[in-house]
Amino acid sequence: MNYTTILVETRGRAGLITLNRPQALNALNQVLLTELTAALAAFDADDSLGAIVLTGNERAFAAGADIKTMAEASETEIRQSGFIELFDHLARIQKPLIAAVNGIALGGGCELALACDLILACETAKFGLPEVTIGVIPGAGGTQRLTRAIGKALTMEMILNNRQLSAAEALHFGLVNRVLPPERLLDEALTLAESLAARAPLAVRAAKQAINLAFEESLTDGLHTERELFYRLFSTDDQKEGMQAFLARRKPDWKGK
Ligand code: CO8
Repeated sequence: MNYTTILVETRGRAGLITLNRPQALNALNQVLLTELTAALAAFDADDSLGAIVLTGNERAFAAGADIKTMAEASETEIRQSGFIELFDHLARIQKPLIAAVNGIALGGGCELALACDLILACETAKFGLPEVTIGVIPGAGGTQRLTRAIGKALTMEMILNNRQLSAAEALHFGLVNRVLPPERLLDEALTLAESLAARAPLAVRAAKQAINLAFEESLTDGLHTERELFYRLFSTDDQKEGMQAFLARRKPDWKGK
């Protein structure tokens, strides 16, 4: 597929997607989100890859949904556009998704990072949900995922009053995993992806699924699902290989089966 708004490549066992509308600070429009979901699905289906890195350009990870294309939309038009529903595809990606956030992550851009599993931030990164300053609210998970990530008090301040977080603050409040200087951000994200790709793939997938369920299910249901996923891994070749390799003091050879 020929993409016009993203760059897609593989680096070792990592799939790398770069949002590429720098002139609009990577504002998310229908084309970009459609291309992004297609590229993510293709990487997810590629057994040679173990993790996916999503990044932006120097100034912006993404400055939010494209205001120019939304400004005149009616309620019916925005409902029927299927725009926000494209975000639902992200939740279906089974491989670990790493956001490497360089610069601005605002509105839908912040929500995009929040929909990833791990977030590495450049020292200059800035996280915010400024939607109320243009008459709307976050519509792609911001009110829900941010609250779960950093709690109610700070989320209220960020969404109701456009408080934006620096990278250091985002690390302090547990929104991101690491903060890095600009020249190390992508390398570190790719190294992390490579490290994840070296783990038992079915186990990584099951672990990601179980952790994400902690946001959806009651503790009782979540514990049940976790146990079920644990049991199921005992019917995989990789569980036998992993434990035999441990006992034989050798490196496991994962088959993803
Ligand atoms: N949409 C469209 N174009 C944008 C956006 C955007 N969100 N952000 C920046 N741009 C464009 C500007 O219009 C400008 O283009 P042009 O030169 O053609 O006018 C170019 O990018 C550069 O931007 P600025 O000149 O404004 O650069 P500054 O350095 O002066 O300012 C800011 C940078 C502070 C980031 C500023 O651009 C800004 O405030 N942008 C808007 C941020 C925002 O409000 N984001 C939230 C949008 S609403 C949203 O995300 C709702 C999500 C709901 C669901 C999402 C599903 C995907």
